[in-house]
Amino acid sequence: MLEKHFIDALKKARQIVFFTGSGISAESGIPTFRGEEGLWNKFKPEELANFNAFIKNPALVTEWYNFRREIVRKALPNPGHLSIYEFEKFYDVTVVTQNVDNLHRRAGSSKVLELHGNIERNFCISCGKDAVEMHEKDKSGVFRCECGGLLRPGVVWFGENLPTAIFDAAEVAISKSDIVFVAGTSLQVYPAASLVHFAKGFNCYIVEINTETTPGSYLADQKFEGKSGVHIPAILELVKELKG
Ligand code: BJW
Ligand code: ZN
Repeated sequence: MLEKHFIDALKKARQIVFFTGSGISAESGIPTFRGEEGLWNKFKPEELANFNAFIKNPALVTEWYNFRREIVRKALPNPGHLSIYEFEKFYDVTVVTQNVDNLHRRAGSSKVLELHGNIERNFCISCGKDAVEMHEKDKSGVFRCECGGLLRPGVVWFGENLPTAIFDAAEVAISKSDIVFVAGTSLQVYPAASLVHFAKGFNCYIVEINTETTPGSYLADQKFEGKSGVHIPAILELVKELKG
């Protein structure tokens, strides 16, 4: 049900944040991490998404990321991503995303803060140098830097700190925002999930869009149950009526 306070919040708001997770890219054909169709029903995160796993079996982890890179490259932004870009006609919008898939940028969003890195990036674990494209694997199936060091994906694994400047920028954007839309995230991974509590602390109006209930649903002032690719375009239409 549409709450009157939601309409009022849309009318009054100037700065907004979209805080997104893998569910927003599900309708682009990119599997989510958890849930029935989740990636990690087939691959265990503790075996693949941490540094020790990479050192133990770099070829396996490299193969897993290459497989996912291919999916991401073939995927297109869906109506959820595209509508978020269109919100920029009406508000100062910051996208804070846990996704590593580039789809917000490809949809046109101008301010995108990637909390968990970007799957297109790679860097050397020895000298730290960036390698955007990885061309050649060595005989053991791993990619190497000119210095001989192993190249790893530029994503944030379990046990690793999130990029401080980006996390800080996300907090600044949220602290200034009137509405925070929380879309397609299970809110199970910290510290990203803590941003919803942070938003509540700053009295932001919270809108959750998810196919399921999450541990953060109780914080939402307005909840939309269902697909982000359906609800976000519908909210945009409402904004057009209210502000157009
Ligand atoms: C739809 C939909 C549709 C579907 N429309 N909705 C307590 C406090 C603080 C930290 C911890 C803690 N306990 C443990 C920790 C540590 C750990 C953590 O959080 N673990 C939890 C699992 C318990 N966190 C960390 O390790 C982080 N670092 C850290 O804490 O540093 C400090 C430290 C340093 C040294 C030692 C120890 C700590 C780092 C976390 C990095 C997460 N990385 C990953 C992988 C990225 C690389 C890759 O892509 O491979 O990031 S994990 C994975 O989960 C990925 C995602 O960004 C992240 C969040 O998942 P997301 O996006 O929410 O997806 P799902 O699948 O979970 O949910 C999808 C949702 O969409 C569902 O709700 C669906 O219903 C919904 N949906 N279709 C709308 N069409
Ligand atoms: Zn190097």
